[in-house]
Amino acid sequence: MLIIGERLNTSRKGLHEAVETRNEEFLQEIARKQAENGANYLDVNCGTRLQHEVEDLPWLAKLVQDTVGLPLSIDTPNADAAEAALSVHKGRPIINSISAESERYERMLPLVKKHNAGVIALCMDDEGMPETAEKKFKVASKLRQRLTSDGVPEEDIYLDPLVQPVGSNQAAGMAVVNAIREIRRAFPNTHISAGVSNVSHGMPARKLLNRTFIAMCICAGLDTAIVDPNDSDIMQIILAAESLAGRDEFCANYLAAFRAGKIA
Ligand code: THG
Repeated sequence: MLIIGERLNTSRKGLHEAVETRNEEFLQEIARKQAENGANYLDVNCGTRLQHEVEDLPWLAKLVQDTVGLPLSIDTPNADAAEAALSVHKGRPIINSISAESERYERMLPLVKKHNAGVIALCMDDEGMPETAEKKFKVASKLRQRLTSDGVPEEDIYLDPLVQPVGSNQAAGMAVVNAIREIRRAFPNTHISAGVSNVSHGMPARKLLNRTFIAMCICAGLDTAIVDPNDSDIMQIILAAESLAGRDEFCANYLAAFRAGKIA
């Protein structure tokens, strides 16, 4: 599983202020911990910094990459902010995200090509955010088709079925699980990514829901996740679920983690 660390997001407590006041040490510590705990990419999102995102996102991207060597998931719908962050990025980023909304697609595609980047493709279009598995699958297929015909290699595409809070729609969890299953069946070689923690917004004991949900998603074919890598339980559940789903040959990763003392 490709792990994208979610913690550098100004919607989280204290982060908006830390970016505003350029509190480097605080943010560097968040980057270091996630890297230490096994993140492969770090998501950077300054979405709450409305008027400042174009300056803040490249500042944060550079700070993080100067601190840990990891590549970033540049998380913004704002193409100007994405472009500014990409211009300071080292290595191969993931652009988070493109969608089937006409304007967003047209603005983000040239950035994906220019930077030879991976790209998360959100299952939404000019009609809005589909709620059912069938509609999510339709938008995913359309996005994959468009991206590949525009020259983006399949292995650089991360289809995201868009996780919504189960607290406001009882059907939201299974809509994503079923969408993942259909996408995986139709496109065995395309990545599927999800912002797992969205599922628990507004609920108590969020980590319990996030942990359970990721196992369900892995069972259906998820191979990339935006999660909190500092939650050692979720990291262990990912290893267990991948072994149980037959996606860890000889359970090698599970056994290696156990030997390394990472499974308690
Ligand atoms: N898809 C894509 N990108 C995304 C999302 C997605 N980026 C943003 C978001 N969704 C994923 N990132 C987060 C980050 C933090 C939280 C949820 C999703 C979050 N954090 C809580 C907090 O900070 O208060 C609690 C975390 C905790 O319990 O420890 O809710 O879907 N492509």
